[in-house]
This record gives sequence, structure tokens and C-alpha cells, in this order.
Amino acid sequence: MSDEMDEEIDLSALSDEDLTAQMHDDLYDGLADEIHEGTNILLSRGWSASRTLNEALVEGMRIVGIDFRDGILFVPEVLLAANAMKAGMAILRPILAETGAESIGTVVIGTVKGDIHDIGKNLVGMMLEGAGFEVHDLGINTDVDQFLAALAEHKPDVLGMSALLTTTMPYMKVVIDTLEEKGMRDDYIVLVGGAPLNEEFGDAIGADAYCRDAAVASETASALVQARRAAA
Ligand code: B1M
Repeated sequence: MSDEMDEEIDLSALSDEDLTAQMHDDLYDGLADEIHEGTNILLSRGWSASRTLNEALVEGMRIVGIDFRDGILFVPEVLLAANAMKAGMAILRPILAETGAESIGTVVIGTVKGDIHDIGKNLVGMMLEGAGFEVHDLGINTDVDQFLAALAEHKPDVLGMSALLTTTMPYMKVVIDTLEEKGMRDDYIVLVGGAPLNEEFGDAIGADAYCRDAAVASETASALVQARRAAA
């Protein structure tokens, strides 16, 4: 019998419900090792990668976002939470990207200039890979020249842009306007997304579609690429 005051929680002994609640707490506390372990436990119990992602990780990050907004959490803590989220995503990435199918198209994606949020954009990239796209991720803080260089290099079907700040979302229009000026706008399907955007904004800046989340992004990209090929 062990009578030591062991505060460590045995994650594998928790029910699914308690484990996801614990993972929300662990994400909040930025505990990457625990998130890594919890993600593996849920998968070993037969949870799909997308259920694990949405119910354990994305929901946990939503809670972090609320307390960040309300001034309860600050940047260093949110960075730790983001780091923990990435530990879980690293496990899910190959599963979500698993596809025997040939590439159904090519995507260039990046978070726009001035913006360093990349969790959502990374998820979109993963879902697109899972849907069979070849994805070229330009990372964060991407300016128009970097987008143009990647378009020239990869000749994608889709250009995806992400912005999480109300101050950086207008930069998407800078990129689209530049494509217009260069007579290249119609060469690409332009998809935009990020928490502060909405459909009206997507329409107003001349994107082909606003995508609410990663699943919608992958469905929309597939549908628009197919429609474009059928029309060609
Ligand atoms: Co930032 N931050 N942050 N932050 N941060 C937000 C966005 C904020 C809403 C928090 C808040 O106040 N509630 C707020 C913005 C307010 C506003 O603009 N009105 C904010 C702020 C203010 C800031 C700083 C300015 C804080 C400061 O320094 N004082 C600073 C800005 C730095 C900069 O970018 N220049 C900052 C910094 C950071 C961290 C570095 C600490 C960290 C980012 C770490 C990282 O990404 N590696 C961070 C985080 C983590 C957040 C929150 C808490 C979470 C974002 C996230 O990852 N969500 C966020 C609050 C929130 O959004 N609730 C917040 C989870 C992710 C799965 O969702 O990114 O929405 P999301 O992506 C979704 C969809 O939006 C969509 O699909 C995704 C998956 O389903 N989607 C796309 C996203 N991109 C897409 C692209 C597509 C399609 C769909 O293309 C086709």
C-alpha cells in the first residue's frame, strides 16, 4: 500500500468525460506532457482523431481564449497552453493527414503579416492534407511578397489566409488586391478564415469563401477545386 501524498493523476484511470475535463485543465495549465498522454489514451480507447481534436483540444483552447479575453490569463500562460495544444496536435497530425488517395490539389496557406497565431491555420493545413491536398504552409507573419513567391513556386489551386486579429484581417485584402493588380486573381481559389472574420468580410475583400473552421475549409476547398476542374 502506498500512503505517499502522490498528487499526480493517473489519466488512464479516468472515465472519458473526466479525462477530457482534465485535459481542458491541463491545457489551461500548459502541461504538454499530460496533453500528449491524454491524447494517446483517448485514441487508444477508440476515439477518432477529429473527436479527440475537437472535444479535448479545441474545446480546451476555447476556454483559454475566454480567460485571455477577460484578463485572467496573460500571454506567457497562453503561449504555454498553445505549446501544450501543439503536443496533442503533433500526435493527431499524421492520423488526420492519412490518405491513400492521390493529391486532389495544391494549397498555399499562411497567417498574414503582423499576426503570429498559427494553431487554427495549422489545423486547417492538417485537415486539407487529410482530404488529399498537397499543402505548402508559409507559417506566420506572411507578407504579400512571400505569398506571391509561393504562388509562383507551387502553382496551387488554392490560396488560404488566416488572421486572428481585427488589426491584421485587412491585410488579406492587400494580398487579394495585389493579385487583382497583377491580373492573377482568377488563377486561384482564395479562402480566408480566422476567429474575427465572417462571411460578409470574406465577400467584402473579394475572397471566394470564408471558412468558419478547418472542416469547412477542407470541404470548401475540395468542392471549389472540383467545380473549377469541371468547368475547365
Ligand atoms: Co492571441 N488573441 N494575441 N495569442 N489569442 C486572440 C486571437 C484574442 C481573440 C484573445 C482575446 O482577447 N480573447 C485577441 C484578439 C482580439 C482582437 O483582435 N479583437 C488576441 C490578442 C489581443 C493577442 C495579442 C495582441 C495579445 C498581446 O500581445 N497583448 C497578441 C498578438 C500577437 C500577434 O499576432 N502579433 C496575441 C498573442 C497570442 C499568443 C502568442 C500568446 C497565442 C498564439 C500562439 C500560437 O498561435 N502559436 C495566442 C492565442 C493562443 C490566442 C487565443 C487564446 C486562441 C487562438 C487559437 O489558437 N484558437 C485567441 C482567443 C480565441 O480565438 N478564442 C487569441 C484555437 C484555434 C483552433 O482556433 O485560430 O480560430 P482558430 O482557428 C479556427 C478557425 O478560426 C478557422 O479554422 C480553425 C480551426 O477550426 N481558421 C481558418 C483559422 N484560420 C483559418 C484559415 C483558413 C480557413 C479557416 O484558410 C482557408
